[in-house]
Amino acid sequence: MTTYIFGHKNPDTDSICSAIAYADFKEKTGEKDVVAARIGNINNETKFVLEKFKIAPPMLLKDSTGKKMILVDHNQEAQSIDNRDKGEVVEVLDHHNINFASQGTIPFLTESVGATSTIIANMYFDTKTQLDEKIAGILLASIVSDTIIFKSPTTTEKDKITAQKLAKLLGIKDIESFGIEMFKAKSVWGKMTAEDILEMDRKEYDMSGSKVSITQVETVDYKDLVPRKKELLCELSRIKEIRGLDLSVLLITDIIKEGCLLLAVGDTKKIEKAYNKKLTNGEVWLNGVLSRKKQVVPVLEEVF
Ligand SMILES: [Mn+2]
Repeated sequence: MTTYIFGHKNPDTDSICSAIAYADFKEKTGEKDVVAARIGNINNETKFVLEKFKIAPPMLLKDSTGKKMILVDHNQEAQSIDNRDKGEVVEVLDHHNINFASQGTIPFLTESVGATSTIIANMYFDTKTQLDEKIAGILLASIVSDTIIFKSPTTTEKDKITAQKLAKLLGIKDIESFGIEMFKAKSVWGKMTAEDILEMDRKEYDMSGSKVSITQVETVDYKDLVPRKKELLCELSRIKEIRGLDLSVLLITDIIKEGCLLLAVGDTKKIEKAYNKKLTNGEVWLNGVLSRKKQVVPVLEEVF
């Protein structure tokens, strides 16, 4: 029976590439019938990464009924495949907050590192499993993406050391410019609708009974998106209505200026309280805020 490995909804590079790499690792270490999958569309950054390292995108898994599943890069139900309980989760490998219930005992590995790919790369290193250049490439790309070129406060020493090892293996001397090239590939807004932008990396959270949606997009210059602010606010309102949210947020992260422009619709008083700053026309600049997981989600949970 096939086991499907997949990351979260609205997958980012780490979600897609850790599924591919973990399937490869499982196969190389003797497990059979393990397939990398995804439960959403591939974003421009990931497309760029897969093309660069000549790897085909994983299959789209639409239904979990009767399936054996390994979750990577997420564990919460809200971020997972629809009707997850119709299948069987047999393993979890993640680096996010744990919010998971299981029927039986399963291997559940989480580590406080910047990317799931860091954990997987070290599995290859620790077990001396053959690591092909392609896989090393997508693992490096995922670490650089998730840690925002090591600028995010989620970055650990282990992420940096792992990335350096991978870069050495690939003959990449300058990880920073490799990263900027990748983020540039991601920030081609011209071809994207406001809906595309909002759905690129959107996550929903239950905060003490309130429903909050937070999208994060990384840019090399947040000003590129400022002319589209009105359109983005409209889309935030639309998502708020259709998803029945209390608060709908977009974080436009600027990886060069190292901060984010936050746009929000709904109970914005919570944001003002959390950061002790006023929103003007639905926006506020937050200096030094780069991580949704560390600098936005817990801060908002606190005020909710
Ligand atoms: Mn991740």
